[in-house]
Amino acid sequence: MQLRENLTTETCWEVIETMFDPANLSAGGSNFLIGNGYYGYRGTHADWGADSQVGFVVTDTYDKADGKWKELCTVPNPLYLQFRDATGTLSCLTEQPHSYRRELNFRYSRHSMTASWKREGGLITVREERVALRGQLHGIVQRSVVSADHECWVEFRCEIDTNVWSLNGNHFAQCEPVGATTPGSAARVDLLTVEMGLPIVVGQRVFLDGNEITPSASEESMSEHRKGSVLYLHAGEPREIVIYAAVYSANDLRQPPDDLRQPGADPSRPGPDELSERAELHRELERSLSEMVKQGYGMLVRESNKKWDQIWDDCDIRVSGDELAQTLLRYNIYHSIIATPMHSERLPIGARGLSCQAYQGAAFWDQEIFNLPMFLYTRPEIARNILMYRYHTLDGARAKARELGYRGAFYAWVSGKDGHEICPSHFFVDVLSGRAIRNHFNDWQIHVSPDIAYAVFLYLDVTDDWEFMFGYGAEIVFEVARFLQSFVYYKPEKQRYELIRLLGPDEYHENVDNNFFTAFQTRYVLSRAVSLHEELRQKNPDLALLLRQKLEIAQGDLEFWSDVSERLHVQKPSSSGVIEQFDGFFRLEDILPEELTTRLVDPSEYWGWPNGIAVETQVSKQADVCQTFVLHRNAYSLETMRANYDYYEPRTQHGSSLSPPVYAMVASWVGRQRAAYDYFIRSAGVDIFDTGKAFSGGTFIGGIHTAACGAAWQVVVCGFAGMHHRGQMLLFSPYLPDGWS
Ligand code: IFM
Repeated sequence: MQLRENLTTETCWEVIETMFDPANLSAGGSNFLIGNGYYGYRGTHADWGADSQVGFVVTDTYDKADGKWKELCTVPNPLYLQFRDATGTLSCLTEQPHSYRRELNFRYSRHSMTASWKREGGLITVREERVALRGQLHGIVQRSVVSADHECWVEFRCEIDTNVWSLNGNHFAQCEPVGATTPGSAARVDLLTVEMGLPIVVGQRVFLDGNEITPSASEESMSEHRKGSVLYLHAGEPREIVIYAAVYSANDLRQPPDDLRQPGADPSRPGPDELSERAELHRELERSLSEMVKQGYGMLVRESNKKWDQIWDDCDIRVSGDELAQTLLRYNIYHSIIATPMHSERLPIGARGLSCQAYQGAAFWDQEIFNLPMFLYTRPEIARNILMYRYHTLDGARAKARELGYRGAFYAWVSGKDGHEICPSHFFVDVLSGRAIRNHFNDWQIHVSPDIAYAVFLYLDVTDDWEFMFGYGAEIVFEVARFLQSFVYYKPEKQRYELIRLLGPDEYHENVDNNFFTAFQTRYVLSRAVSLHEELRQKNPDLALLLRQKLEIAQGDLEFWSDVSERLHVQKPSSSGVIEQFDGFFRLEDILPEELTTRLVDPSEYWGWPNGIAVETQVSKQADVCQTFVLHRNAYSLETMRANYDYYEPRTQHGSSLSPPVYAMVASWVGRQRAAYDYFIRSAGVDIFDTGKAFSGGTFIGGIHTAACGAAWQVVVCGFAGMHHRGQMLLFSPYLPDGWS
């Protein structure tokens, strides 16, 4: 089935490209990504380099190289392999191939590419296949087969390519290639990151036709760690090169800090000894490569596939009657899964997953609101992991609150390993003047805190996991409540509480008051925090008391939360049912995005604060009022939801990929079936159809839109299938698109 020009599927488990298009290099690199939650390896050809955005992005390697952006590292590429003959390099980059086919199999995270080039004597064909192993988190394998229909020779060059594509500076203060020392040992590159001094090691072992190649065995040793050789090809007799590769960072070996709940625990452990850590890294690398080699390519892939089969048993959704939807849906579920560090409860899901360094490899509210629900209903232990990450990062959130003069937990807008705010104060650039823009995502976008508490309640409602609540969840909720308590303003003349100077989901409008979404979330969390306290008390009075003492929750706090939840200003529907997005929104210029676009001086201008074209208008970047309905499905009548959908939908620019799935869901509930389907395809196709922006206000924001990936599942299950829950009962009121069964 044709998905778009130059992209088809045969079984709805893969996407296939049949023409090499150099213009698709960047988006293709993301779209054809493979990974396993520990790393992401971009969909590039084995002979490409940093200029072609090769990226081997490794989780838990946050580092700041340029003094401004902390981000995950892309590490040297251990799968680099180039073939050349007398005519030149057998590379799509330098010569259009005679035939070409590339495929991402997203059932099994397998990237394959076959290309052939015409030579005087006939064709030379290279087929490469690369698999991100599910069973071996650190391991990745690649099998390349070169063949010809005539007698000829090719030379190959295989190395760990240390020239890496990095968005914000070089992360390696040390980058030292070390050749294989003994037969059967790995060639490797030792790295040390610039800011954190984190040791990382990347290694490979290479086999030609089943025999290991060591530097001494190669005919042409390009450097100690490189291997080059000449292959004689007989017609119809393929030659095979298999690379087993692995990557480790010292963070994989370090013990997590002591659980802060244990009295007397010392969170400041002595710093690890770098030399012994390095030695241990080398041992781990050798051990895992030996294991991989012992199992062999076929077995490794089979084992990995089995793991994927189990995942799909839980997460797959079968749609009959619509191959486009089926393919997009699985493709998005796949990307959502490989973005998620399922192996850990201490790592976030990046807004671009592990597809590149954009958005710093860090978590936003996307994680709880867009990615968590699929896991909650399919693999609740992963949803728990996600929330545990927020528990482990409470101290970062507490520090942020303190620094900004609040109490409790003000979660980071951009959250890396430890939860400290890593969102730079200047995120975008005014492309007209070249001046940096002071965005306030980091200090005014407070809704991330109640969103996380909301997710804790969602998790509780669905799982009834009180053990989690007593141990972790309640602490998150109470600390968020305390933050909200310190954020609200009491306006005596109005006898109500207000939320002043913030940013709602619609990021174009900064410095607004009483954003409806944020207020609704605040009220919800505070009122549930009060009842949670009571429920805990009833379930286990002793534990509840201990928790209360530990968090120093006074009776006055509970009364305050209760008072705020009753008297917080939350915009009400007007007579037409429309809810004002924030104070004064309706007084802004009423213009539609299409017309507004004509005011752009430069197409890459940032539309938002402080003086972008949308700021003084009612054009929103993304769903805001309608976002509230998705989280609180039963809070308003269908008529109110419809009135707001009809008002805000035309005024929304969808400058964020988080927007179309929200409108898809609301559209399906309010009877706008056609629009619901179109928004679904738009959302689930944002990457494959390459409709997302690679740059905004001068900042690279390309890569896989991980929130939209998680949301695809929600649109189908919660939108089209109309699933919602009341307590632990699941209810369905389907609004299926035409032709679906
Ligand atoms: O969290 C989002 C935000 O809502 C819109 N800008 C991009 C962020 C990361 O996806």
